[in-house]
Parts: sequence; C-alpha cells; structure tokens
Amino acid sequence: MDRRELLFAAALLLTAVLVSGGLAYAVALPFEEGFEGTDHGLYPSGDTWTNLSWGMGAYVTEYNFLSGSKSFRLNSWPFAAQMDYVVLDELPAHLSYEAAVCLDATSGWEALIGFMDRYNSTYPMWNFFCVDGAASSVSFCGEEQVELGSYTRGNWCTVRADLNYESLTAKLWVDGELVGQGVEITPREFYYAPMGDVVTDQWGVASEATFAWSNIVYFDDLHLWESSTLLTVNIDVKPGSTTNPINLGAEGVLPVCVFSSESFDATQIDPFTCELAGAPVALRGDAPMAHLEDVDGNGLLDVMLQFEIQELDPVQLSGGWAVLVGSLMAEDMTYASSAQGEEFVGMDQVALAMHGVRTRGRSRR
Ligand SMILES: [Ca+2]
Ligand SMILES: [Ca+2]
Ligand SMILES: [Ca+2]
Repeated sequence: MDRRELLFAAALLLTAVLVSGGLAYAVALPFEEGFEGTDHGLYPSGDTWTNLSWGMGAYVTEYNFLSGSKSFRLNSWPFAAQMDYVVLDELPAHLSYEAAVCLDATSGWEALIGFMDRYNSTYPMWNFFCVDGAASSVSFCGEEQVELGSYTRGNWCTVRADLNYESLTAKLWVDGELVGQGVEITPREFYYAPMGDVVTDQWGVASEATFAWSNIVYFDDLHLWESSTLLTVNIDVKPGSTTNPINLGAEGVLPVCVFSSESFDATQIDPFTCELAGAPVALRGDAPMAHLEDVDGNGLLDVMLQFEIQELDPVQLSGGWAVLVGSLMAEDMTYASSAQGEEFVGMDQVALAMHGVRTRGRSRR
C-alpha cells in the first residue's frame, strides 16, 4: 500500500468511525479482549472499539501476540497519536485494569494505557501507564508521574492498576509484581474548566506521537474488572502463643485478636458478622463474646473475639490456616478507614490436635 492508499484507507476508516460514532456500545465489566475474534489486518470487530485519534493505523495482527495468535497493533505518525478506546458502562469505586504491551524491537517507542479523552486537538489521559522504549522504563501517571521499573523493547510486559476511587490511590503492578502502593490518582469524575464535567469512562491504548517516523506498539490480553473490596486485616489466634495449637476435641472458646492499624479501625467490626473457620462468635446470653483491648500496645484499641471450639469446621482448618471473615458495622460506612469496603478477611496459622481426652501423665508434649 503506498502512502496515498494508506491515507485513503485512513479517511475511510475515520468516516466509518464518525458514522458509527454514536452507536458504539459501552462495555460491561468484566471486560476481556485478546483480539482473537478479528481477522488479521482489520480493526477489532463489533461495536466495542472506537478510534479517538488517528495516526498511521490500528489493526489486529498475527505478527506478534502474547496469547492466542493475535494482538492489536497501533502505529502513529510523528504528530498524530494512534488512540483507540472502549467506553465502560460503569465506573465502580474499585476498578482494576490490566494490559499486556510490547514495543516493536526496532520501531516501538512509546505505548500508553489508561483513560483518555479529546479536548479540541489535545488528547488528555488519566491514570495511565507509559511504557517508554527510548528511556527503557515503565511509569504511571496519576496525579504525578511515578517511575515503576525498566523495560526492554521487543518484550511483552504486563501492567496492572488497582484504582481505588474512594481513597484516590492505586496499587500498581508490573509483570505480576507489586511496584507501587498508595499512588495518588485522578478521580472518576471531576470538573475541569476548559472541558466542563469530565467523566473518565473511556479506557484504551495508544501509540504516542513521537518524533520517530513510526511508533509501532502491540497490545494483548486487556482486562478490566471491578476489584474486590475485601480488606485484609491482621489477626492473631491465641495472642501470646506463636504456635496456636487448637485441640478440636476440647470444649471452651478460642480467642482471636483483630488488630487496628492506621488504615483499619477494628473497633468498628460487627461481631455478629464474624466467622472463624465457619464458627460464629460465641454468645454469652444474647451478647457476643467480644471486647476491646490494645493487645499489641500500639495505642490503638484492638478487638478480642471468642469462638466456640466445637463450632469450628475441621475441614476449613485442615490446611493449617484459620480464616476470619466479617464486616464492619453498617452505620460506620462513612468512616474513612472503611473506605475500601465493608468486608474484611484475616488469617493466621494454627496447629491442630484431635485429642478427645488427655491421658494424665502421658501427654505427648
Ligand atoms: Ca491475543
Ligand atoms: Ca498466636
Ligand atoms: Ca493495638
């Protein structure tokens, strides 16, 4: 294809995009795209993808891929980025996205992954990754740019952001490794004078307009989903014991401490919602056996919960771990520490014993 044909094809595609512009369907979460359902050389099929800025082109290719046999290839002009996106039908308070990206070994310079929009002739992006072939680096741009690690052109790299729009922070991952926590992000919706009310619901991939003649980048295995709102908390089965032996044949209660931290207020736990290995908190009359106490002496009150040993499910403990699940009290949902969600989970290792009756003088310990 010579350049004139290419421009003509680009113009045709642009027309097609403009004509069908209002018809693009918003995608539901979870959204997964591996580009296997489109023939080589074509724009992704269906009404999912929309072109935002047209550079040299975007099409599904069989030349490079991470999974299956295809990926999405984007190529920009020096002054025209190639940007393509999907519209999300919802923006949950906890949203994660993941994408695999590969910069062409010789002609790949910069790939961008995240939320994008158009304002006149500019293309602002929010909460996006930048994979830079010239600088050999991966960074993330939320409220500011954060360097995350190195990258070598020609390799596939997987980036992931867990966005928490309540605390306005993100956890960031590169190739499955947690490389950033508490990174400040841009809100889901905000007011920006030149653009008015901005809703960051267009997520996609881009080949940045660099000064190189061609900037060829590949994307595969795109994934967006509503993140778990489960909080992970620190617990201690049998405070004071490090081995945490549980004699499943015994009567009585098993104490478990749930610790407070700077980001979690254990005093807001609803004991009636707590379960340890399937057992509810023991009752004394109608009251749950729970009390507040600063067990670790850090100045923050922790919660001591008592569970009936006979109610514990041996099967759930058989792996050597006791898992506690529960919820915070509903009226406390405005409390800052519960911003990540009302449910929590914690676990501790235990050593099981099954003695029915201990024979005096013949204890094995
Ligand atoms: Ca694929
Ligand atoms: Ca313990
Ligand atoms: Ca404490």
